[in-house]
Amino acid sequence: MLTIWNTITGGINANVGQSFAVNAPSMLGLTAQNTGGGLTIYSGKLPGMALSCNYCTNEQAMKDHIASAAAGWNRTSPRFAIIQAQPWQGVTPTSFLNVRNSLNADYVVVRPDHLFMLMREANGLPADPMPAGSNLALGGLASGSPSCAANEGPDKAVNGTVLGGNAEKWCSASAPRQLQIDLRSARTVNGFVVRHAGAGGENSAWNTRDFGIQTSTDGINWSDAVTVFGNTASISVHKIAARSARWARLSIATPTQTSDGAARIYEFEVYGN
Ligand SMILES: [Ca+2]
Repeated sequence: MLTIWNTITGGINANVGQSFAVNAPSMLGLTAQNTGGGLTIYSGKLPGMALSCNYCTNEQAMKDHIASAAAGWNRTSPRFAIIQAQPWQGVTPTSFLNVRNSLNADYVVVRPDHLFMLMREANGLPADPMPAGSNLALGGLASGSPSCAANEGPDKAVNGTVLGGNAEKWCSASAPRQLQIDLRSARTVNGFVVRHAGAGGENSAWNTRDFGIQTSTDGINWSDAVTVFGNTASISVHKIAARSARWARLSIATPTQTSDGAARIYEFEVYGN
């Protein structure tokens, strides 16, 4: 979660909200310091909702703003409120506890991450945008079509980093541009995250455009898990129904948004347990 204040009136600039939605796909939600502002869902992915109180000065102010945010509730769908208060005017964790204890059974006080997960569910978004489990590819064995350079081999797509410069990627300009990960044993796989050129600081016009992901239990027979046409994002997230797999393969049909023929994958993450 993030609270941002990037306009003079305290709201979120729409372009900034959309930029977080596209470039920070694991983010659950945004708040903004414009008291009472409504809910916005950026790019159909990321909820942003203003605080119900900015810098509440004491317990009574918190209670008043909560009452104001709850006014007219229809009791048929959830109503969300976010409270922020000032520690430098004597508000303490005990103040929050006292406020919570003053509320009746209509109210449930939750952590910020849970609040956004509930808000996401209430608006038809996945509670957690990321696939469950850990990145199984980290310990995997990577192989692929020929690399652009000796230091841009398949292992760079499973080394867990994107921040060390251009050599943190697997690059291949040879069709079929394929990257294969052996997870070393059969695992339950439920999603993938692909970090494209822009995720490593390169030109986002080199982000992979058309690609597919297949899985296999024997390394010979493959079944489609994901098919993407027209991606432009620097980080793409793909959740799938859980399946058993030992191998995962990224197959790239159109490597960039331009005529450049090199696939640039900073990380190919396979999620599950
Ligand atoms: Ca890498």
